[in-house]
Amino acid sequence: MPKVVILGAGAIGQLLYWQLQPLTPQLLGRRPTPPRISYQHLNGHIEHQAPRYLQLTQGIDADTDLLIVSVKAHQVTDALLPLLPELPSHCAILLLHNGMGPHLDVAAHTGTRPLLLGTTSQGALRQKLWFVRHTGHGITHIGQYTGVPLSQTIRHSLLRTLPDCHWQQDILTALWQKLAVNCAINPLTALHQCPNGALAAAEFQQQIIGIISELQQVAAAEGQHVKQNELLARINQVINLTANNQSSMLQDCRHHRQTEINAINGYVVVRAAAHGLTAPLNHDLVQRILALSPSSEQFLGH
Ligand code: KPL
Repeated sequence: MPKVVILGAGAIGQLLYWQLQPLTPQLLGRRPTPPRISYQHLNGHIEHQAPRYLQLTQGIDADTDLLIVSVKAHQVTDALLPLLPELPSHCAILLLHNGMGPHLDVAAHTGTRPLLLGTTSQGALRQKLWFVRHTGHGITHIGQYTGVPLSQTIRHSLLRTLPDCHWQQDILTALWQKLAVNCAINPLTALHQCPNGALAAAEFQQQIIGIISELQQVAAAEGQHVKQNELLARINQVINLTANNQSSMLQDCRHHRQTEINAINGYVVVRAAAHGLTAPLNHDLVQRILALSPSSEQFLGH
């Protein structure tokens, strides 16, 4: 059985910890060890546990086979790079966050170890610091980005243990598709202070088409050919399936937390510039979200 450590005890980190129980994972975080953590299943049932928890200052176990990094995109490099010298050389790393970007920095430091990327549409909400509620079914896609091929044991353990989890040969395509969903839904719901379902109104459709047509050109320049009508259909499907949800960006803005705008629309703008293109609608959304965000947050593309 592979030894799995989850770095980051936010809503998704805690959800994965509970779902991966058959593998007896460990949580790794900054906070002191909590005496008890709790989890509410989709059916309402609540479980409690004294967690297997490691504080970052205690270092990481030398027999770790897989490190799942589930901190926010803007925290990935600062949280992960200092740990790399401590990780055994065979240990695989899985980045699982909204948005894109950190994989480019991280891959420059991970050498031959398997670097996996993933995306999940499972819903999780932290009721309290150490109480997470599973709020919705969702699909998880995982695939390999760089390094020597991942061991079959780790791959099968993940696919068997996580609900609706699939291996993706070309994980970047799945990430661009998810990025399109986030580029449309997150900033628009945050700016209009509305639940996801409000974006089904006709007035938003042209704006959404504009956002994804810029994204599609940038993705094509990166060798990813995603179809605009498929992206639009997927976005509208998520709008309907999550109609009552508040997007993560709306919640971040409401709580005056740093948003993930740099890793979402900001990533499109930065990659557009790398290919001599522009993405003015996405750029405008970045600027408008930053105007609502804590003053320390800046556009990383300048
Ligand atoms: O991932 C999401 C988010 O809120 O960050 C979506 C898919 C938009 C669901 O709310």
